[in-house]
Amino acid sequence: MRSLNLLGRRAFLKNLLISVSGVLLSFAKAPDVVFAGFNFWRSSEYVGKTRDGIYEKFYIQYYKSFKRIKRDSWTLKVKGLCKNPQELSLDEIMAFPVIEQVSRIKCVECWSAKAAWGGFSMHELEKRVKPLPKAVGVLFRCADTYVEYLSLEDLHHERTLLVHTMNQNPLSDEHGFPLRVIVPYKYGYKSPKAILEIEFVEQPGRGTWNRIGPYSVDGTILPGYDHPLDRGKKRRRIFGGEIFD
Ligand SMILES: Nc1nc2c(c(=O)[nH]1)N[C@H]1C(S)=C(S)[C@@H](COP(=O)(O)O)O[C@H]1N2
Ligand SMILES: [Mo]
Repeated sequence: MRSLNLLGRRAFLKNLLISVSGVLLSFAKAPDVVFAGFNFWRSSEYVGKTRDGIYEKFYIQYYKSFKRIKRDSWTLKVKGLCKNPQELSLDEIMAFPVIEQVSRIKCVECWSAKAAWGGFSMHELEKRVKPLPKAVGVLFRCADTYVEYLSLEDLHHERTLLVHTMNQNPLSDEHGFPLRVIVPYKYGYKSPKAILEIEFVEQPGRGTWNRIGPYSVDGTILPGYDHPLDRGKKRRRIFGGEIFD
């Protein structure tokens, strides 16, 4: 009798636990959780929200989790102030002449990391869509609803690239598959990842990170300090603009 009761109580507690966790999980469709040393996301269909070092040598910044982008259904939507708005497939943008560049991403939160990037120039895209003279810049909209603005002047800078390749491989989901921007003389927040849409606009705009934190709209790297992950985070002085080594 006693042991039966005990069993009954155990079963009851177990069921209670299962249903409570079920309710909690259903609230948290894409829970923003990364346990130290364990990436909850790696095997899931979501890319996780992270702000720090699950990858020691190159931190990942996503301000929100989002559903992984599928290669075949992804298109780059280019719209706004242009004569020939269109949607481009990944194969189409991969066919643009490739420019390679080694450059460093410097996050405004101190760390930096270097990679060999492969991508194309904004001019290639403009040849296709033909921006109108009144367009001054573009808004990038990303899979995690991140938004960033870059002026055409910055997009035409010789170090600015639209990037699909990192260290000779397609971008990982974490680093912005299938397309991101690299602007090495600005803080990392001016380099939107996992881009879905590009809109030509006639007014300068603001980005997500500039709304979240006390960071400039312009995002140019200021004189100060850097903690390069590839050099054991050893502090060094920087003098503003791109960090070339
Ligand atoms: N879509 C998207 N792009 C983003 C971000 C983001 O949260 N979402 N974070 C930015 C910030 S703050 C930095 S420092 C860089 C970091 O690039 P990484 O994650 O490839 O290291 O991505 C930028 N691009
Ligand atoms: Mo950042």
